[in-house]
Amino acid sequence: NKESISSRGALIVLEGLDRCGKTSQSGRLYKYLDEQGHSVESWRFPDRNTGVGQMISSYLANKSQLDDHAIHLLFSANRWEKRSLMEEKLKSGTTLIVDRYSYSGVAFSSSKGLDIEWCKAPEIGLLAPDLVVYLDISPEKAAERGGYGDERYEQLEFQKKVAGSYLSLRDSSWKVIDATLSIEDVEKKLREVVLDCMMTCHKGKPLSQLWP
Ligand code: 2DT
Repeated sequence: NKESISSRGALIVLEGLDRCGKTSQSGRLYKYLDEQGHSVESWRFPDRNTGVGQMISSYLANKSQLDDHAIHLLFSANRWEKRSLMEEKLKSGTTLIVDRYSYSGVAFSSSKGLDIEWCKAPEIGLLAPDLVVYLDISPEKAAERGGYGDERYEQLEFQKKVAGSYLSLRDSSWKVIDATLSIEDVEKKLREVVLDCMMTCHKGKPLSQLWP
């Protein structure tokens, strides 16, 4: 009904290379919105807590090997298993801040050489974000920050490919924030675009599906 549509939460997605600051920014954003009295939750993909998520986690830790297509589909399945809960939360007025989503799925897998359209296909029908924020940093700068762990993908050469894939996925609706600014400046810019987006959702912008 009209009432529940007009008061829905926003689906906010943060994307970017490893070490771009996504995780700390989503934490800070969550804290800010929560303190302002908004109904908000912080999510991330992969969600390692589910059965599928555990398979993904073991793959990322190099404890298991999987065909590139198979792991791609597991990442997608991991989003599908959260889809109905996601819709429920949004419709009940909760804003979700999501650290990585389908764009990570497509950017990382296509960087291994998988066809981009093939990569996008299993994402069709998932909820489309109301806002995608890309925290922009060059792979070289990100690597200088140090702290790459031992997980698969956390290597400069691969991150360069991922940066290229993100670039081809980006469209004019994405908000790109320079991730080399100070933590406070990134946070300030992020708050601005997020509050603006929450307002449009609150005013009745309908939920839509990937890919728009
Ligand atoms: P974190 O370091 O953020 O936990 O990510 N990845 C992520 C994919 O390859 N496909 C996906 O669909 C998603 C969501 C990005 C773990 C790694 O998993 C990659 C980094």
